[in-house]
Amino acid sequence: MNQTWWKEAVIYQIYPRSFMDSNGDGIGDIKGITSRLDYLKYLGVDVIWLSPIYKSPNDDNGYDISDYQAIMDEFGTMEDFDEMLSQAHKRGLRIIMDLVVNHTSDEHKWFMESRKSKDNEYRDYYIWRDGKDAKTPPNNWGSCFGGSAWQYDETTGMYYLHLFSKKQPDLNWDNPNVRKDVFDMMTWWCDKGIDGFRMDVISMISKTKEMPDGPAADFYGDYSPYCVHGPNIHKYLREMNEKVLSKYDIMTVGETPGVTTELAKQYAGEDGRELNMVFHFEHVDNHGKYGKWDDQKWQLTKLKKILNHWQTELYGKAWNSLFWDNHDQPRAVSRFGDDREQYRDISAKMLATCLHMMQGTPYIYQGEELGMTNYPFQSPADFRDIESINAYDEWCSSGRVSHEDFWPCITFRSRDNARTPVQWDDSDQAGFTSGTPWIAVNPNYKEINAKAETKDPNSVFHYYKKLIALRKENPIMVYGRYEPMLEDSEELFVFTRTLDDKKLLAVCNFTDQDTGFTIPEEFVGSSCLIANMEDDYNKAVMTLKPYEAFVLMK
Ligand code: TEU
Ligand code: CA
Repeated sequence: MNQTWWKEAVIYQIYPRSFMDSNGDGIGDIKGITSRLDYLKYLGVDVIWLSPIYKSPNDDNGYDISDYQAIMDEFGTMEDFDEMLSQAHKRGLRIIMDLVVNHTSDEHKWFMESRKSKDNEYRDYYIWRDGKDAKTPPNNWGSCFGGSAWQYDETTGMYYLHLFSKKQPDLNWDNPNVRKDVFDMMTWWCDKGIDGFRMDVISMISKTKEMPDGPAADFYGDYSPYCVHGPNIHKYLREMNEKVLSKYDIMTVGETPGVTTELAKQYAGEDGRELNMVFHFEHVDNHGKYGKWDDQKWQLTKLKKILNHWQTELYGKAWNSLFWDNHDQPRAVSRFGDDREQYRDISAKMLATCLHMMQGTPYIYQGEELGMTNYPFQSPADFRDIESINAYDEWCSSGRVSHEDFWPCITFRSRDNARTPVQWDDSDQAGFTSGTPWIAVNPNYKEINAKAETKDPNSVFHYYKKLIALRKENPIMVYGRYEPMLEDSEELFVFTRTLDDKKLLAVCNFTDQDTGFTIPEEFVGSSCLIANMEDDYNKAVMTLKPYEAFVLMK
């Protein structure tokens, strides 16, 4: 298996709006990021993935771009960006940008032109169709943010496609001019010295021409099967690779909703003809009675089946991205761990152990290294995210579901859980801003904050720092072959990694119960690489404490 820097790296995702505010307007910004680079260097991460910082009306917090080569007003200037990039590189930190090219903002000049007339030169930059009749959209596709995926436009009496908000019209990638303009823009950013791209819903850029009705999209986060992994997806990604990506020492990760291990071998194959790695969503897309709006936790055997499958299927063929959360997901410790006072710290460390001992590039979402938790939403007025606001309207305000039934589901899964400000210290607004934050700070910031944790050697922060350091010292964590164990256990997540004559055993108790475990003979008495509590590994038969995690290596 070829060895590369992006396989050995640990990546830290920054959601700039909520990371650090430098000018007191309550909104995170680029100068704020620059002021925290030393913190990230100290944590030990190698690459920073920046969620979008381009000019945007912020209908979807920057995932609706109106100018790909200008910086969002609230975030600062291009000079601020250049300074941040240079300061990051001085610290040996790489910066990858969020490439959002499945769609633009409806305020992008391309769309402003496209909607003017049917014969405008930019008309075919987007996907326009006649309705079935004046009142009926071309098909039954749903938008991920609710309602139809088609918006009627009076000027030319046609509908345009938007798989997300109506202010996010989908680009027509079948148009070679679109591909050329996108590739030119990517080249411009690469020539500025960035180190790669995370590619937003890149599996959606090729749609089937026919666009027939799909299974009626009744739930949020659903999209028609006709708009993922379309007929030209690999052709376009290979063109992108050939014309841009292959010319630079950069890394790429595709956000590929709907991807399977088979497709991942094409998107992120070792042949390097498309992308370096992809995010799959099988472990975070569990749906319940209201689609994604569900407050049920995974049955561990189901979660293990998914993650074991991705580990074993991709080995030697493609590269995994490893994550528990991001800006679209609830906080990891609240969803997969246990954010009750007595278990938050220990279960956050257990989750970190489990993820960082798997094969793939680990992603740390801002605040995950502190064990930040979901937010205690009190009312729909607390939401800022278009997805949550629309969902509450569509499910509750419409009377379809009672507030009592729906509230636990939407508050558990709302993307706003991950978008509350990073908790830097115990001062007012957790040191995020000297003003009023655009979204409320989690009231638990007095106990959970970077200032306290960087000083406490037993904090979640220092546990992540140790895991990251171990990855640099132990190639087995990067290149070792993964083998699952105890797949039927509903309590323990256990697996080994093997590289040359070394072998490690990772054991994680995902429950709040004492759980018996027998250390395999070959590991009894081996050295302990890391553990989230004191224990004796010299005796074969053990009783693991709630959320106990340890790694032995021989
Ligand atoms: O997310 C795409 C996507 O699939 C998410 O909408 C996800 O399915 C959903 O949020 C789960 O609840 C990307 C970005 O990460 C997201 O922030 C954007 O809203 C979206 O694309 C549109 O750009
Ligand atoms: Ca600001």
